[in-house]
Amino acid sequence: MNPTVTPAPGPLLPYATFPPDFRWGVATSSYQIEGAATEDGRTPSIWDTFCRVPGAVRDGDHGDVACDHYHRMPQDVALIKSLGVDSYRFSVAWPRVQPGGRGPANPAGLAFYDRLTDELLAAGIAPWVTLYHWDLPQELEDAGGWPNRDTAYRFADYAMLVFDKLADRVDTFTTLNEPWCSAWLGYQIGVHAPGRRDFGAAISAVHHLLLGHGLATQRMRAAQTRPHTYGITLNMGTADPATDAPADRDAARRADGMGLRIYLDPLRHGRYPEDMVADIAAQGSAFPVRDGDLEIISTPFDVLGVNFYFGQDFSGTDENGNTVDGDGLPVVRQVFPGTARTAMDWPITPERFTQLLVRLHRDYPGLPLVITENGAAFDDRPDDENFVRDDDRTAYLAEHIAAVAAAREQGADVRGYFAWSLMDNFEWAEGYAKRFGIVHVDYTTQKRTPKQSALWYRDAINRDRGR
Ligand code: IFM
Repeated sequence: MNPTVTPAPGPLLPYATFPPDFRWGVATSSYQIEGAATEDGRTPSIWDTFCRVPGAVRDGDHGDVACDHYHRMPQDVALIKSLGVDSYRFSVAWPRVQPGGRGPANPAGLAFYDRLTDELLAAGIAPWVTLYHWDLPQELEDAGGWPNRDTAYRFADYAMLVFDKLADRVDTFTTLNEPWCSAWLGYQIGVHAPGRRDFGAAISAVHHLLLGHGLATQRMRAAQTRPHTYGITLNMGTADPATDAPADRDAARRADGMGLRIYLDPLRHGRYPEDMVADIAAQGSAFPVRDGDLEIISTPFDVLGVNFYFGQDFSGTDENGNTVDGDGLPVVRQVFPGTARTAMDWPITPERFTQLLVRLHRDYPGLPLVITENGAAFDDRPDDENFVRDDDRTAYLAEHIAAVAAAREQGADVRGYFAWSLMDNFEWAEGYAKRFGIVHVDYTTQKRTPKQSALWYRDAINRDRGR
């Protein structure tokens, strides 16, 4: 890797505020990087199917090859090591490990994660396993998907196949990545797999995702022969009222309820928030709670993974001044603060990151936090040698790490930070058009080239570690 780093713009890391055991890492997920979609017994996931729906994914892109990580894993681990991080967060592909989502493990599929774990440990990098990052076996979707209660039990069975294989060497298991995306984007908005548009199905999916998390956590903990760290990762932003008007304050309450509280309240307090239960009832739906479910969902866990990209404000009035939409429901309109944007058109709001972390510490105390994703897509312009001088991404990382430090100073118990993402990859409905990597990937040659942000991150970590 290029040893010379051009000093990056933006604030420097406030080194003094991170303790020696603070984790520094990079993150990826299976479908976004692995490729090898039909190899060694892997069966289709909902994303393989969704990618074939005309118009569902930009440019008709799919994950058949992606970053070809399945075949390049040892080189990718060497790349991770060269970045100076101490941890790597990856996800396991359910249809690779348990084709069809039921029955015994597929030894060839499990063997890949076994080799990856060994390769990481040999490189001195701690593996952090996410069990579900959206690649539901298609057969389970055909049986009803996450709105079907049985999927929660299928997930717990699958989790145990992974746990039994890796728990002797892996310390940290995250059950779900961003259940909001699975439920809301997948079953209500339909812009993610499986592409359904059904509010009631989305609400059922929320409940069964949380139930699956609780069941899996209970079973892993019961089976452990040494202590592990169990967690769940949520994507969260901030939801402030655009103005002090009652309609805006109510829109912010609803957005916060649907985005954050309907997950964290049952997970931590063992109940769904009353205001959201009432709002959802007004839309003719309800969480399909059975006796004992909330005890399972609120099973204690050890770490909350926080994925943060941006914060937002909400207005209860649409552009035409209406306070109800075409379905007669209250308007909840996003308003992006400031003017700086990433290539996703997401606002750049590091101060909201601090605000979120301090709020989590206040409202859900006693829960250690790790930033399991943070990063940005920008329109990279590689030079002739594929080097990307991404001042914008470098500044984004620096400002957001500084925001974590500020939150820690205000009491938030943040114990680690994973940059999203190790390398450019399949950005879901955006295909390969949006690049979040700190390492550039040439998809024609599969050549990986660290961007300036990767070199900056490496040097920042080294300085933080006193190296
Ligand atoms: O690429 C995704 C990731 O899979 C989940 N969190 C958000 C990232 C950027 O959109």
